[in-house]
Amino acid sequence: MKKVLLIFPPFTQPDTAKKRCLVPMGIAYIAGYLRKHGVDVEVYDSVVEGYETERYHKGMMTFGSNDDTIKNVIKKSNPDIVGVSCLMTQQKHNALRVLNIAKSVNSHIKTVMGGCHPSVLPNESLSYDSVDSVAIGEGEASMLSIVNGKSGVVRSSPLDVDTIPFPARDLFSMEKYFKINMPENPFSPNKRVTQLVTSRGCPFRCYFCSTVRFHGSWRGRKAQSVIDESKHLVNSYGVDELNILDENFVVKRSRVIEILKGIKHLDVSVSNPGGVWIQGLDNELLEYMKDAGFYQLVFPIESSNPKILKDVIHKPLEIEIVEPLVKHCRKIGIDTHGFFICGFPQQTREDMQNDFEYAKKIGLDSASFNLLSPFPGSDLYYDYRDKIDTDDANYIKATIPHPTIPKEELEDMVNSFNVNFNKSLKWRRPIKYISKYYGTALRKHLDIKTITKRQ
Ligand code: B12
Repeated sequence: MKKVLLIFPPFTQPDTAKKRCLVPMGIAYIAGYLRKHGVDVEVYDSVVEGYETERYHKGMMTFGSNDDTIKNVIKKSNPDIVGVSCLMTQQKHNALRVLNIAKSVNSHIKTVMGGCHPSVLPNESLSYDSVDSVAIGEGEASMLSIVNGKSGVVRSSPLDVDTIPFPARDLFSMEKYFKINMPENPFSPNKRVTQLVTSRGCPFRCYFCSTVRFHGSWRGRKAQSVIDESKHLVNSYGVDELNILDENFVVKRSRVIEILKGIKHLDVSVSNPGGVWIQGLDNELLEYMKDAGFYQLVFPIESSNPKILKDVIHKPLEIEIVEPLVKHCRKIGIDTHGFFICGFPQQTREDMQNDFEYAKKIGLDSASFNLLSPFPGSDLYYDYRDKIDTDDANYIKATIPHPTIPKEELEDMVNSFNVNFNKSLKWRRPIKYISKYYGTALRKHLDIKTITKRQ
């Protein structure tokens, strides 16, 4: 029988950003699926295992196990196949490094890369000597066919989401994630936070989003299956917060309400830090969310200008519904965080300034202002890939040229939006500010400089 080792590589990010440590759900799902089909599978998350190991290079920080440790893990496991996750473009060099190490341990090891980046650029990923196969899209079935002998670019039809086993969390050092306690929302007040995926994909096609070509249509798991998994997380791991990773949790209202009613009695907190589809919300749904344990809601507003939202971003959102929803959250005790994207060539300086003022006006507790980034897979990327270098695009750099605002000015402006908006909580809600920054620093034994780093 073939043996598979799945590795989540070390992680690189701007050294001004906060580190995170999440269970890598992609390889956790694949491991569960392979195991169900009788495959001998092991996993290694370099981020959790080497969380404190940091190296710095040109304004970027990489954290996670070093090369020697990864080499020893591969040697000890002695696998036939090594699969590595490459969730995003910025992680490509880390994924390749792990596969190079695998080949250096034993050149007969078959290597596989999967995740968002190789899915949208399969031929580029396959062009590296250390990569034997690339799995496009969701990787469960493709990985099984690679185990059964396929190679090269492998694609499978999306599976029925209710037939995929729960992620194999038992193969990961769950206690280490709880101990590090840096989930996607680093300000989470809870101690045992874990990730949960209740649906895959999104029915919309926002201009900047890189997963529009990834999952096909939106597919939600049955509410009962989500409730059963949530119960299992509470009973087996003592989880006190469910961190929903869905790209669009609220697509089907009846399913969401059934899930919320079903997890309410578990008495856990709930968050969806990637953001929910705002147009899918209403006051009643917010109340169900509050009742089920939501303590914060992320509003991906992107722009407060309806023309930019409609004609440039193609986001189905009527801006006038946002403010009353944010106010209702405040009334019922859910904190609000907003996402904005700055730097569309069609946006004026005034438009971006207006977004900053708008965030204050509607009373968001916190916000992230990100620079427009051409991530592979997005329509934006295809419009620009022949014109600019998209390789090192990241959300704090102005990669897309703006017709009237110089790059540095744009970067400085957006940086000041982040700093000033989040600092302004001090005057807007002083108690909230103290508990958010100083409370988190105390609870997590972090210095205040670390906790005030960028989101
Ligand atoms: C969790 C997450 C993070 C975590 C990552 C840490 C971790 N350990 O997971 C954190 C919070 C750090 C993060 C940060 C960012 N993220 Co993020 N993140 C996600 C998120 C919400 C969930 C990923 C996930 O677990 N999905 C669920 C699992 C089941 O799906 P999956 O990981 O895709 O895995 C499947 C397939 O990809 C494939 N697969 C995956 N690995 C492997 C391995 C093998 C061998 C095979 C065969 C297949 C395979 O099979 C899996 C099962 O079907 C996704 C959006 C999403 N919902 O997918 C964005 C996403 C991955 N992030 C994205 C982005 C842009 C970012 C940020 C740049 C933006 C930001 N401002 O936050 C930063 C990047 C920081 C940096 N320096 O690189 C983009 C990636 C775009 C791109 N092409 O590069 C995504 C797709 C969101 C989006 N729609 O645009 N993120």
